[in-house]
Parts: sequence; C-alpha cells; structure tokens
Amino acid sequence: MKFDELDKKMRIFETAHDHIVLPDIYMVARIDGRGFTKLTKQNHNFEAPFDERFRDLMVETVRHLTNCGFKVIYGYTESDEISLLFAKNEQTFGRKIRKYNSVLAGEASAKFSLLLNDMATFDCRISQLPTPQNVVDYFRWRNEDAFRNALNAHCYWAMRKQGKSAKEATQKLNGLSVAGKNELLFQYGINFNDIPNWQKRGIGVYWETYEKEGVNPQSGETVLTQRKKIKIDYDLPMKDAYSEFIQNILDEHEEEDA
Ligand SMILES: Nc1nc2c(ncn2[C@@H]2O[C@H](COP(=O)(O)OP(=O)(O)O)[C@@H](O)[C@H]2O)c(=O)[nH]1
Ligand SMILES: [Mg+2]
Repeated sequence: MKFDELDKKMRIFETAHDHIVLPDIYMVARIDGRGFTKLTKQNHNFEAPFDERFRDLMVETVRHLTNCGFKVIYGYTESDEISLLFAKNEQTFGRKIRKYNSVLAGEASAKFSLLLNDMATFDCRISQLPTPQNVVDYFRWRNEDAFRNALNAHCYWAMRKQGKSAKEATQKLNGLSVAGKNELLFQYGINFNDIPNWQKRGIGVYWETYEKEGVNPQSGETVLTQRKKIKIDYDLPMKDAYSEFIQNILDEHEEEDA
C-alpha cells in the first residue's frame, strides 16, 4: 500500500471520534494532581493540612497555564486542583477536547515537576457549560469545596497531631455538622475564622489592568498607557459575593470582545 493511502486509512482511527466543543459553549478545564495524597505526605514532607511551599508550586503552575497559548480568562486553585476558564471565543486546536485534555495535563505536569524537582502528574477534564450561570455555579462549587476541605482537613490534622489514629479522626469527623467541626477545632485552640482565606476559599489568578506612565517618543510628552498583569488573589470573596465576582469577569470579557 502506498504511504498516502495508508496515511489516509489509518488517520480515520485517530480522528473519527474527535469531539469538538460547540461554538458559544464555555469551556472550563479542571486539572487535578494524580496521587497527591502520597506525593504530599510520603514522597515529600509537606506540612499538613496546608503548606505554603505547596501552595506556591500550585500558584506558579496556574500562572504558567494562563500563559501557555490558550485564552485563559480566570484561573483558580485549591488543594491539588486547578480550574481554568477559557474565553468564549477560544479557538485553539479547533476546540478539540482531546487536545485540551492532553496538552493541559502535560503542561501542568511538566511545570509542577520542574518546580518540585521530582516527577508529578496531573489529569485534566473539560466541563462544557452552556450558560454564564453554569460558569458561575461551577466556580461557586469549587469555592465551597475549598471551604469544606479546609474545615475537614484542619479538624483531621488537629486530631492527628494530638495522637488520634487516622481511623479515629475519620470516624469522629463523619458524625459532625459544620457547627460541630468548628466547635471541635475550638477545643484544639483553633478559631476557624482566623484561618487564612486562601485556605478556605482557594486562590484566583486573573488579568488586571493598570496604568503605566510612558514618554511619547515623538512629542516627548508623558502619557498614561493601559497595561495588563497577572494578579494572584489570596483573598477571594465567598458565597454570593464570589458568584458576583465570577459574573464580573464574564461581563468584562464580553465587553472586551464586543
Ligand atoms: N500535606 C499537604 N497535603 C496537601 C496540601 N494541599 C493538598 N494536599 C493533599 O492533596 C490531596 C488531594 O486530594 P485528592 O486529589 O482527592 O487525592 P489524590 O487522588 O491522592 O491526588 C489530599 O490528600 C490533600 O491532603 C498541602 O498544602 N499540604
Ligand atoms: Mg488529586
């Protein structure tokens, strides 16, 4: 068989089931560390429940992902996961899902591994969200997940550090309400209100406009120009205020595109 014929014949097997995200549907990627329970606690000695060194590796990985060839309009990280919201008119790779899944998992794994100086891998999945409200709900969901995670993790590790076994700590937590968990922490001398917001709400990464003074080379006049830089937000809002915050990012982006 001639190469051209073989090429045509075999290409079908690779591409016949290629799924493309329809126009006007929002895409959100969630990139999650693979086996990070072991990585954070056995292979590396990160402080539990939260370690600023681990947080900084995640943040730098998000920063890289917002700058690796896609139109990311909002990045978010909590625990070992990263969510990326793409511009509605994102066109990279013709919106082929397999490309986003593989390239983003690859970019995240490579960046994080270089920063950690050890091998670490991430998986990736894409949510296809038809309405702005779905996008708001998606990020609200992860924001509330961060809160529950932080409460559980602080309770769990408070007990473990005082000598309770993994089984005992898990059992104790299972039967407790949110108020009960707050009370438990209080007994261990921790006021959950005083825990830093980045642990309870996650961290946002987004573009911020600022004005920079420059000199017009022709007239010599001082002029103000608008520039964009990445902001790392360790103090995100929560609940309805966070939903509004995400809605604003969508609105601002629509205006820029219009
Ligand atoms: N020690 C430590 N562990 C963390 C930190 N952030 C996230 N993790 C761990 O990362 C894991 C993330 O959960 P999950 O994705 O469900 O677990 P995986 O399937 O093992 O990756 C949990 O075990 C968290 O405790 C941190 O700052 N310090
Ligand atoms: Mg994980």
